[in-house]
Amino acid sequence: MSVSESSFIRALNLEPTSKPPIWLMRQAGRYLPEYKAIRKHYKNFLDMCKEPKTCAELALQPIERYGLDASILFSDILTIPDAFNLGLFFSEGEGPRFANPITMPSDVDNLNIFDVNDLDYVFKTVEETRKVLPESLPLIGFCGSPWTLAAYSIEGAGSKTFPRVMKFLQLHSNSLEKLLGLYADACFVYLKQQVLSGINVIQIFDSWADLLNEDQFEKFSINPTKNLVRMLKNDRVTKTIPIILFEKASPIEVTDIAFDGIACMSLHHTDSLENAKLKFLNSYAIQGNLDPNVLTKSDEDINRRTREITSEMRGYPGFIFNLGHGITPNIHPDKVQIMIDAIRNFED
Ligand code: 1CP
Repeated sequence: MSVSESSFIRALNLEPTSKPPIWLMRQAGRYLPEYKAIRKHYKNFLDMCKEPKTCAELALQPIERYGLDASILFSDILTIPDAFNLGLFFSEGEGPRFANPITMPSDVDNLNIFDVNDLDYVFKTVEETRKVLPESLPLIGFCGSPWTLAAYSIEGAGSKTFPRVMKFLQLHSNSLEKLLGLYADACFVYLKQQVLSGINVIQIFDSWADLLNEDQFEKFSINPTKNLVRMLKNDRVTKTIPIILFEKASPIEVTDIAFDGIACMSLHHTDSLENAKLKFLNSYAIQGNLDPNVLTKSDEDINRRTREITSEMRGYPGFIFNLGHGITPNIHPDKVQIMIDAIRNFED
């Protein structure tokens, strides 16, 4: 079998599959003991991201454990702001931080010119991952949406409310738009090089869509993402690669966001599967959307919710089972197996 015959690619092309293909956002990571065993050898997470062979091994871990239907490149969305010299680092037990965040418009004007070769370690990771994956298993490449990258770059770290970004948006909206343009251009070149290195599908993560109101969302999140998708669809190398868009709890209903060039909408667990199913039939694949928190509950609860989703989407050409957001470190790996068994053994 070739990658194009895999159930994941078939679903992205809106072809029927006998069972829904399954993969999980953040499927390689801290909930897996085999991940932690490797992670403990690195003080700074970014140093580990710069070891292509190690990253290939990490991407393979959830495939070997669960036999998932797609693999995702092991890296991070914040490699792009790091390549703009914002100085990404991860201190122990904390999330990402930037040594040189963007604090004023002149910081945007003075950003260095993006050189995609600075991210060569990512492209080497794609090549190494392809070597160790089963030949027909699709490999997903990714980037953050320009807005989500800008949010971290201005805040200087993760946050619940991102107050610095929201203030920057109020005071310096032109400068923010300039930054979003730079990030969209960089994401395009970055994704193109991921494709040339061997990825089969692109996912764009807009993990901070929920910070914005409807007007802001249109202007600062969706428009730059649309520009990025337009560039990808106008390029000879990238135009045939299916694109999945994840909008986390966006202020606009996901059914009103999907646009030309997107193959699949990845639904957050607050999005309505029922609405998406009605609106997207025969035009977009749907990925989602079990609340990751369900995986901390009893086996019966996991079975029930998983079966509800599988049953609701039964017969929808282009359904991919996933979580509504990334899997969290507090989830026991056995609970993931319960969920997978419920999908694969589903019969109604
Ligand atoms: O200390 C550690 O072990 C680091 C934990 C970790 C991991 C495993 C981070 C730091 N990044 C990653 C890998 C990662 N990040 C992958 C590849 C692994 C896989 O998916 O199998 C991917 C696709 C991402 C994407 C990512 N990074 C997103 C988008 C997805 C989402 O969850 O919304 C975001 C927002 C980030 C930023 C980031 N990097 C790391 C952390 C802990 C975070 C989130 C910070 C925050 O809460 O704001």
